[in-house]
Amino acid sequence: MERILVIGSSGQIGTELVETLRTKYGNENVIASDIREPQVQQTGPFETLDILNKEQLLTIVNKHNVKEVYLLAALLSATAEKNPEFGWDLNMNSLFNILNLAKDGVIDKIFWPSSIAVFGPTTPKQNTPQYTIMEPSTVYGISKQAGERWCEYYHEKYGVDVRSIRYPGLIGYKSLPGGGTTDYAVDIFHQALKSKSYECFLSEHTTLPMMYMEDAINATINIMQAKKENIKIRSSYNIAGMSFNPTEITTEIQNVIPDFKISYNPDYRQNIADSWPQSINDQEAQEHWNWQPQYNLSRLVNTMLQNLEQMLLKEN
Ligand code: NAD
Ligand code: AKB
Repeated sequence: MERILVIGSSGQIGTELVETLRTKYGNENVIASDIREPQVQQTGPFETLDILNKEQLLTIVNKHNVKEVYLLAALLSATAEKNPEFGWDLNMNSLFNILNLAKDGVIDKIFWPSSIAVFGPTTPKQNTPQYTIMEPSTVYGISKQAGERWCEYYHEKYGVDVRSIRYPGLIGYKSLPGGGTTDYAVDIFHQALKSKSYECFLSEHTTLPMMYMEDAINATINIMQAKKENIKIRSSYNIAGMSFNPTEITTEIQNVIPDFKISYNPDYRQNIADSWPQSINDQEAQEHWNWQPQYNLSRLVNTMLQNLEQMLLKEN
């Protein structure tokens, strides 16, 4: 039986992706792996793996007959700014280790996420097209842009079947974010329910592209299931869900929790956010593999609050 390996499975996306992949393909056929322990109880195999350790990686791949890899291990934008050299090392060498396994014929298919961070201050901010100026100003963005180039290169030169999406900021209730600039849009829900107040590290009018996690997981599985010939872009696809700023999400939360209050104390993450687009044009993803999001801001806010409230009730 050919199996799937998710690397970085204990993180924000991995936690939800593994759950969905296991429902789809069977618990035993999806191997979760991470350098740290899983955040939730596992229903299938888990391996401790440092993606920078090539021998350990090959042993796990051979042990489980892995043919498909979802590579999620990375340092995100805010964390990578604090440790640029390691951010570059992890984000690039993790990708090379996986691309080379496919080049050598050990695995057949790769998913590797890029980000809206590939864009920079000189990129058009509204309705940012698939093909445009890309001059990222963060280590994270530079690593994602370089990663996109390498994915396309490995596809063109060696026929590697690598597929990628430029995720916007992702918001879900099942896992916590891991050091990004868009993390406020998850934290705000936790604080709204716990203390009815939130101090935001971005300023009130900072509009960013965002997406509900279920949409992101569906996009990920859809692009991986699409016919090879439909994947016409081998760098990475723009995908869009919604765009909002802290004031707009606060207004939606106040529809449910009227006495919720927000205050603003922007920090170094403001500069990062200011360098990114405000909205994304995802025409190519819609046309090539039928991408369509299901969640707008009000559906996202209601879903987040309902589910987090239930989780808090269970905890108490
Ligand atoms: P995360 O930080 O929540 O999770 C990353 C996981 O990788 C962590 O569990 C961490 O322990 C693991 N990891 C770190 N170093 C490792 C190593 N050496 N070996 C094995 N595992 C290691 O990140 P996430 O939000 O789940 O993001 C996953 C991917 O998606 C990243 O490539 C990120 O750039 C991309 N992405 C995420 C978002 C988002 O909003 N979450 C948006 C755009 C792109
Ligand atoms: C981050 O803020 O670093 C991520 C991303 C948009 O890539 N959420």
